[in-house]
Amino acid sequence: MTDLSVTTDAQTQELTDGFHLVIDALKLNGIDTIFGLPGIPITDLTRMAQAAGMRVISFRHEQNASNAAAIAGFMTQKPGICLTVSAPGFLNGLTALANATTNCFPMILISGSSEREIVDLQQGDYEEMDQLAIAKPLCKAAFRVLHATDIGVGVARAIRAAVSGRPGGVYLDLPAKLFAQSIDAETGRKSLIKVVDPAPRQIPAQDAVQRALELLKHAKRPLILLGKGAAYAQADADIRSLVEKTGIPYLPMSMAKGLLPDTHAQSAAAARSFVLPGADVVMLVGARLNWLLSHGKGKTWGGKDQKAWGAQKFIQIDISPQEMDSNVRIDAPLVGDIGSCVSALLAGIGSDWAKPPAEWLDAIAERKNKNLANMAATLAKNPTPMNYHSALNVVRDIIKANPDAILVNEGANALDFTRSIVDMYKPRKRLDVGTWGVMGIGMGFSVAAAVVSGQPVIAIEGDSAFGFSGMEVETICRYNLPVCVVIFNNNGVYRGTDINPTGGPDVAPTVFVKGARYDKLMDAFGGVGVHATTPAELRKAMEQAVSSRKPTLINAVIDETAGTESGRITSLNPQSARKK
Ligand code: OXT
Ligand code: ADP
Ligand code: MG
Repeated sequence: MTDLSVTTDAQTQELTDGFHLVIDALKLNGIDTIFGLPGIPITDLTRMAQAAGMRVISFRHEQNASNAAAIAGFMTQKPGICLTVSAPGFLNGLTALANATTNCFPMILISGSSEREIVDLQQGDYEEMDQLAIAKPLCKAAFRVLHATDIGVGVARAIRAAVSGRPGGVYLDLPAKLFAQSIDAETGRKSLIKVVDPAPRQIPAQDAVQRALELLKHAKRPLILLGKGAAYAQADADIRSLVEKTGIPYLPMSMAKGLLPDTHAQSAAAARSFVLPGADVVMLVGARLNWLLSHGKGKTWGGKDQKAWGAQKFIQIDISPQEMDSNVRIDAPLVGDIGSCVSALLAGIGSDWAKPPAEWLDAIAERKNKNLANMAATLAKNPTPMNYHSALNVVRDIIKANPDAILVNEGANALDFTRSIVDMYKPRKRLDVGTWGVMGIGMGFSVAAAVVSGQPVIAIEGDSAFGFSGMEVETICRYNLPVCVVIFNNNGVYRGTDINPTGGPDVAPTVFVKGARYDKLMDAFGGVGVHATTPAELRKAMEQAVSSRKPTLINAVIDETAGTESGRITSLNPQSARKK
């Protein structure tokens, strides 16, 4: 590392530079971890950050580092940091930055960039690209710092943009020349900003609270919908209180599972298709009426056809005012941060709130119990080969016995079956494909979850899904992380059974090498690889992985005929009208 004490004739002047100011600015704001991948011009930055006591987690591909930063942001409410090289490294990190923004996860993608004057004249610099312009439409905010004295402001602006209001992804462009710029150390120190109150509370207006309470009070068939915004808000105790004091049934969106234990008597998860069209007043807490909720209309909500609105009235709690009326009318918008909104509602509810009519609660219970009984019967079966249900029956038990473990989940059938079969018991323990249904989050999320929480991580991965980030099992081994990857290996995307209709030598587009041994990939890096063909083998391997905390990969062989096209979202596939 460069010695920055420069002796001049007149005096000894202490200097600092761009490298050190970036690290000092991050540390000053409580950021202690960087996810990234070294190379020109940021290699020394990663070394110096580690020397300065930061945790620097190096990945094999920037997309996984960027996904790690995104989910670290979701878990901690502090922006996760991803550090990449210029053009290709930046682009590799960009998908996850855009995904973070879409999911409202706070993160900062910091990329080194090439010489501004050469880039702007398009003279063909090493890894030339106008990264700022490209990042802008894909994230919440984008900044570039040209002078070392502006690094403090740049980092402060990036932090504030990422976590205030609706959280999201921020891009910070740091040209190569900036890192080596030297300035007087005292001037540098004074230029740094410790951000005060980076995510200010947003208190809802009293009349908006009253409007929401009025609607809720007169509801005959109320429903609360908890989304990942509610999980992010870390207002767990108040949210539980609101649900329990009102006695209103609730439905958790995928990443809100566990906010209240999935086994809670008021959970209506097992009666989803009954409560959505049946409810007369729905209170959305940190959940958007996007495709995952059929845009708040259509048959899912009791509408006559796919475009028609149902008869529900909506209350929506969200920090973003623009979210209101995005798809259907919001009768009682409650704009503010979830913590403040829920505590204002609790204050208005008092102690004598009447529970919802028994007729509604009984009807839900009946439907729910029927579905739970059907599920229990299916889970009790032990078919050969193993299918999603018999494998997930094991995962369900392991999570029940280890409620602090974090479950990462991606795939199509591997995702959808896991979501409905595996109960979660604590908040922010289920991390998955989110708003875009994106494949490739698996290993990045797993690494970050283990690094941030220190808890065991169980990643349930479709074999296709795993392929997007599979090389990071080396990263998991290198940092000796307590991650147990379980690959539901059904030989392909959705199923392993498609055939090439031409009879030619290529296999069908959805089919992989049959009988692949993903466990051997783990062996290569010194982790534990297990091949499991029965629930008993799977159980033993998972139990050992969780208790030993050793990096483990279990190749769980799943019946290749068991899945359906796209899992639960088959209907989103366009159909060709042409007959063969
Ligand atoms: O009420 P009803 O009767 O309807 O029943 C519901 C619940 O009440 C009930 N339920 C329960 N019953 C009993 N007990 C309990 N505890 C319980 N809980 C619930 O169960 C049903 C279902 O409940 P659910 O799931 O809540 O309800 P529903 O109606 O399904 O909800 C609707 C949705 C939309 C909210 C839900 O389905 C959902 O969240 N879906 C998310 C879907 C998603 O995001 N999928 C991922 C994308 S698919 C596709 O895009 C894939 N690709 C393409 C690709 C992607 N994505 N990305 C990139 C970068 N490139 C390409 C690829 C390549 S998936 C994929 C790979 C697939 O292959 P893999 O090998 O990885 O995986 P396999 O499929 O396993 O082979
Ligand atoms: P899900 O996919 O679980 O339905 P979404 O990602 O669609 O959840 O919705 C999350 C919503 O939560 C976003 O509209 C976002 O603005 C909101 N949100 C995030 N954090 C907060 C917060 N602290 N307070 C209020 N709303 C929040
Ligand atoms: Mg598969």
